[in-house]
Amino acid sequence: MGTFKGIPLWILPLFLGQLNAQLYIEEIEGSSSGEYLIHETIQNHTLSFIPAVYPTPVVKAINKAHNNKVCSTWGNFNFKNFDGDVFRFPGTCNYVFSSHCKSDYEDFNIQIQRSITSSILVISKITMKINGLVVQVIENNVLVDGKVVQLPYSGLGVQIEKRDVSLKVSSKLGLVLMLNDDNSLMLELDEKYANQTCGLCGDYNGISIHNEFINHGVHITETQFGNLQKLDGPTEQCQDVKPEPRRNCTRFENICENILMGSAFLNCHSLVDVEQYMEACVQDLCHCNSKMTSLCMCNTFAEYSRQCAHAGGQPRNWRTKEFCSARKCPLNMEYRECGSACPNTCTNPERAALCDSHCLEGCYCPKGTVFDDINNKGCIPVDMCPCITAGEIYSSGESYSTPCSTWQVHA
Ligand SMILES: [Ca+2]
Repeated sequence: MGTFKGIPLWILPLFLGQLNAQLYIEEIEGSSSGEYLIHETIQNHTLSFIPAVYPTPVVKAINKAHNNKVCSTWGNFNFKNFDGDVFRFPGTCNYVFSSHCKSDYEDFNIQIQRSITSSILVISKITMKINGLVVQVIENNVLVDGKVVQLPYSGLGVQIEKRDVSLKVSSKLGLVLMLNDDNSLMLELDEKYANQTCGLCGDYNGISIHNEFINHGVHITETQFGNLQKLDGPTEQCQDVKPEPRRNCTRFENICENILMGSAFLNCHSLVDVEQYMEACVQDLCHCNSKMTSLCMCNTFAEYSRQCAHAGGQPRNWRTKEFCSARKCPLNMEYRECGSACPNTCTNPERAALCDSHCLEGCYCPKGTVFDDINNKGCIPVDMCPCITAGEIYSSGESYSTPCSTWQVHA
């Protein structure tokens, strides 16, 4: 068998099967030649590999990099701690994700639990104790002090809101937690907590590996480190993860490289080291089962994209309809991998120009339009924006009268 863009052809059925098993099986029934079949599948359904591009240009971060304040977990049990170590820990007990542990008073304590339901891996429970308030996220419900709350929620210095693809919990203490709908979790923590944290996110001392995987000169494995962060309930005795040898998965390297080294992330390579994400991508494919399609590959690309944005880069769109399914957006909005965190609206048409936050993935208005946040009916050209006067909404071009004058609305 030959190769397709450097990928041995025998891998492609596995790969395409993960992407779209239905399409692949239909094609295989009417075909007699394996090689022809694979070629046709790619041609007909425009599966796009973004070609690898070398070398990496030097790109200056547009927004201030703060990826060293971010800890995250995604996909098939991958973690990236504050100090930049990327590791895999396949635990399904309750673990301390990050806690404020080297002070008399614990400002925060964030715990995470994953579970596998019908062969699908999900983040099933998050428990946050923030300055005495207990926030839990359990199966799409948000509970505060044990009671389900409606969003947006605000109380005791904590804000909880849902935006497009993520649930955001922020605290005045200097903590932002984002739970994305692809089962990834990201914690951004103020540097005042540096060297004061414990848990899977590490000690935040700015030194990779140290105090996480090398403690007082003693090396511990990723599995040992993960098991140490377990926090059982009063009546619970969850079993430790058993060590497993690292699998040799080099056959997946080309697939991961095609995207991670591709043009979508070209301006990211000098900001975020891609090697560790390559390894996470390869390991995810290696540990993949057929029901975990999106977890197995797409999530590491999504995570690299988020890390790039946090580092001040501007990742380009890499999802397509056929590949890691581009997200569907409401109204006439469109999905963008990297859009302004403060998009323009009718009531605030210059907001993006004043925004100093890094970009976010999500649904945005097409170029030349702004979101009509007065009627909430989607994106319109800014000169079509309605306006509000004395509590009444007037469309562009409409006239209204006051006792002494007549006005015409121009946005
Ligand atoms: Ca460290």
